[in-house]
Amino acid sequence: MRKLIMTLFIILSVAALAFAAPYEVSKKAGDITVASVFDKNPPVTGKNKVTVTIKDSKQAPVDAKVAVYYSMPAMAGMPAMDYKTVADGKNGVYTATLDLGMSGPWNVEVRFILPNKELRKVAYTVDVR
Ligand SMILES: [Cu+2]
Repeated sequence: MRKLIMTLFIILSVAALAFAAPYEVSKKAGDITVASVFDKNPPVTGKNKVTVTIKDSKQAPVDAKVAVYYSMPAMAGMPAMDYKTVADGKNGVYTATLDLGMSGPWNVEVRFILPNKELRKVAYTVDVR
């Protein structure tokens, strides 16, 4: 019985790893939904690729010029960190690489300019390991 429980436990653990959800943050900017998916879960110190998907209220991809701003406020022994990177892509899917130089909470802001020149943004925090 103990062996069976152990075996089940191992199978479930492997399954949990295999199906580990990506680190995803979905936010609304008015009627537009912005989903950010990080290639590492949790995001780690150093380079992380983030894929930003932008859709309108009808789930149609939104063309935009996209930039990702990321920052960490000053803390003991560390000046404020503040960076910007342009996200490349088209048809509503954009990718950027964030170089997160320290573990802890980072403020991320995705800013995008719509074809009509309107600027929208979403903001969130990621906890970096
Ligand atoms: Cu810091």
